[in-house]
Amino acid sequence: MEPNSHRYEFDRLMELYSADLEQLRALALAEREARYGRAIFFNRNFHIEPSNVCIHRCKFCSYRRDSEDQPGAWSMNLEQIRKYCLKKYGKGITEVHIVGSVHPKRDLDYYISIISMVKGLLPKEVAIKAYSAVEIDDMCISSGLGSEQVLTRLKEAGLDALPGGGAEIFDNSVRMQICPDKTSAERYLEIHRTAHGLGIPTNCTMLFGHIENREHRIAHMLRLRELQDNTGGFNAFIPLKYSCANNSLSEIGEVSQEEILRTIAISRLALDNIPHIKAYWPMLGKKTGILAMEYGADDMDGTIENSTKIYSMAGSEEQNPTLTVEELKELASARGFHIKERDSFYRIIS
Ligand code: V47
Repeated sequence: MEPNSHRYEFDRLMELYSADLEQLRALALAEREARYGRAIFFNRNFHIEPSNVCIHRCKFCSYRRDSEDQPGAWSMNLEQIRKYCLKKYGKGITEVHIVGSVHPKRDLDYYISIISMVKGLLPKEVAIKAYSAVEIDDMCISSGLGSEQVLTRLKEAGLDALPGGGAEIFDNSVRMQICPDKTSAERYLEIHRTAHGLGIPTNCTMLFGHIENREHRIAHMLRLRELQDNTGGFNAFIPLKYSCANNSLSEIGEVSQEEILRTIAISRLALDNIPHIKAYWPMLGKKTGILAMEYGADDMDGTIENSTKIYSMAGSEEQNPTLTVEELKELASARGFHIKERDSFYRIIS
């Protein structure tokens, strides 16, 4: 990876955030092209969301339910997960992304058994990217073990990587308003640091476009950059735009496409040490996802196979998210890009 030609600090990033859009686009695109030219990375993947019953009450979440008997709640047992996995698995899939909720009654052994079962069921080369730092934190609390022990046990069962969920916004005053009872920013970063120390690569995220401001976003990115300077374990940063349907912040509405593109561009400039900026298309929509490639992003995530509900329940335009390789190729070539299939570790699949 070619590093940015120089490191941007807070004040300069704030200036650039409101710079002329064309100037900002050109800067971020130059950084992206220096690394990857006109390539767009993607993988073939599907998600398993074992449950949406959750003890946390994050105000932005449209997906969670209080208990099993509420309308729209689900919880899968191991056998149901096995059947679901066989239904979604198809030739060429290289990653299973498992993330759900902090269920009040599930324990570490249950989460380990999911990993072992999926690992045994699918070809060995299929990577398992599973459990956000918030879920890992809950496993630590319920088992009484530290994060190093929990992650080691999950790794032994077949865990290959952690997804980036749960970061939201690190600023404590914002966090206290949108997700007061959730894993703290410090704990999120500590769990990722521990994972990196164990050789488990991770992604990181930021939920933007709700009550936070641009200062909070840049401060958030700079904390991730600081950790990455120490560990080098993040593969990708995923700026997640808040989607407003069916949750208790709905009256806020959603940020404009321009603000999304500016945020993606700033993340490419700020995070000089994180290799990939992911434009997660189930949340952005396919067209904005491709457009984001002109603003510094280089990765679209995957084919998904209609297997995630987090964003459709929050009102995303992608109600049954599936992206075929042919469709991605067409969208990319219409803008002068070409696609490159990768695995979970960004090794190219020819
Ligand atoms: O942490 C929840 C977000 C995240 C809403 O690592 C919402 O490859 C917008 O982290 N509007 C979970 N966002 C998803 C996630 C993720 C997704 C794709 C790829 C990867 C990866 C990670 O979803 C949560 C939260 O920030 N979220 N509700 C909402 N209404």
